[in-house]
Amino acid sequence: MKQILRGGTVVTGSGSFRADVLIDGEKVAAVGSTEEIARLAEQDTQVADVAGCLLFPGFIDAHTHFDLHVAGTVTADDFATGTKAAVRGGTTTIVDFGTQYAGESLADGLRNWHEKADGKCSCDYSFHMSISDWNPSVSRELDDMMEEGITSFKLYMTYDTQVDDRTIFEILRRLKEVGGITGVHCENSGMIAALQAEAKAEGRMGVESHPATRPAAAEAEAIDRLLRLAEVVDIPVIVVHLTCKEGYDVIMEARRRGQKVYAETCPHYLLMDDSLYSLPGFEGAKYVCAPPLRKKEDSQCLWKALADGTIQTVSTDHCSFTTEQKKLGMDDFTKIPGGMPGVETRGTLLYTYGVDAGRITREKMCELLSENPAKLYGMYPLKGAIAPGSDADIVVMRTGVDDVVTAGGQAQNVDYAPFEGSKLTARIESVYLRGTQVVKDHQVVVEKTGKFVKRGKYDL
Ligand code: DUC
Ligand code: ZN
Repeated sequence: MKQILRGGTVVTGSGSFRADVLIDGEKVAAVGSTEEIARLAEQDTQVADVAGCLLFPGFIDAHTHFDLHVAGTVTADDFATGTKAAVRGGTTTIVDFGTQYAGESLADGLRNWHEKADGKCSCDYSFHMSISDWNPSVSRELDDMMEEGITSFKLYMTYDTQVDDRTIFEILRRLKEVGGITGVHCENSGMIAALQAEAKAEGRMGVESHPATRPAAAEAEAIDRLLRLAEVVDIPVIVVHLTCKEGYDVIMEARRRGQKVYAETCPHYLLMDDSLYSLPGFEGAKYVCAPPLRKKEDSQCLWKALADGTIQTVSTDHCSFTTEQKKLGMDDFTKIPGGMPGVETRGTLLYTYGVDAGRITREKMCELLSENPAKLYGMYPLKGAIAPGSDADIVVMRTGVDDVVTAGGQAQNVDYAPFEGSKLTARIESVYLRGTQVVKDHQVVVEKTGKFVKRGKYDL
C-alpha cells in the first residue's frame, strides 16, 4: 500500500526543504514536489495532510534501560511501557543495554534481553552488550555478537558491573580486531567509594550527598584514563552521558592528540542542575542519577558543544523508578535507585529549549537525534534518513504550540515527570514506524509492532 505525507518540511542534517513523501509498504519510495509525488500515486494511495509540520527521520535513542534489575528493584518501565513512551515521543528505534552478569556468556545475556523485549516493543529495537565478566571464551564470542548485528558494547568503570583498566584495554584490543565500538560509563569508582564511606561515617545520609560523592573530577579522571587506554590501542570510543566541562575538556585534549572520540549527553544534563538535590523533603531523589546533575556552567558548555558538533548524540539514559521505589534510599542516599525517565520528552524538549531557544538549528537536532546515532550504531541509511530505500520511520512534529509537560497521561510507567511544568513549543503529532502510523494525534494507536534491528559497523 502506498501513502503520501503531503505538505510538510523534511528536515535533514544538511538542510530542510518543503517536500511530499511517498511511502510504499515499509519504505520511503520517493521525496519530491507535490506534483512529482502525485505522479507516482496509485488509485488507493492514501494522503495524509501534514502541512505546516516538520518531518524528522524517526528519532533513535541509543541509551535506554528497560526491565533492568538494579539497586534491589526493577525499573518501572519494561520494554512494553518504555517503547510505548518512546514512540509517543518520536523515537522509532531504541538501543537498550543487554547485560552479561558474572558467570554468564554474552550469548546468555543477549538471550535474556531478547526474552525481555521480543514481542513487547512498540518501536524498533536493538541492544548494546554490556561486558562485565571478561575471559578468553567471552573474547571469542565478540565475533558471534558482530555476526548477530550486536556491533556496539558497553563498559562500566563503576557499579557492580565495572571492569578494571587491564580488562578495558584487552576489550578495546579485541574490538579493534572485530570492528566493534564501545560506549563507556566513566566515573572513578574508588574515589566515589571513599567519598561515600566518609559521608556515611559523618552521618550525611541525605540526597545532597549524592552529587557531593560523585564529583565532576571523578568523571573527568575516568574519561582521561579511558582515552589514554584507547590511545594506545588506537580505537575510537564513545563517552556516554557526558555531564561536565571538565570531562569535555579531557575529550577535546584527546582529539587534539589526534584521537577519535564520540560523546553523548542527555536532556537532563542540558536542562537541569544540581540545585535540585537540595529540594525539601525527599523531592531531590527524583533527580538522582549517575553521573549526577552538575552546574549551570556545565550545561552551557554542553549546549555549545552540541551546536559546534563536538558532542554527536543526545540520548536519554531512560532508567525510571517511581517515587515509591526511590524511597528505598530514604535513610541512605547510596540506596536511592539511580535514573530518570526521559524517552517521552526528549524530542520536544530539544526542539523547545534547543531549536526554538536559538541554541541549535533544527538540522543539528536531526543530526543529534537521528542521523548521528544511526551512523554511530550501524543503522544508516536504513534508519536516520527520509530518503528512497530507508525505513519509513517518520516523526511529524507540530511546532508553535503551547504545551506543558505533565505526569498525567504520560505513557511511561512513572508517577512523576522530571520536567513537570516545563513549557513545550513542539508536539509529536504523528509517528510512522516502517510505514505504519503508530501515533496519531499524539496518542499511540498501534502497539507492539517493533522489530529487532540487526546492525552493521559504526560509520560516523
Ligand atoms: N546511570 C543512571 O543514573 N541509571 C542507570 C545507569 C546509569 O549509568
Ligand atoms: Zn545508562
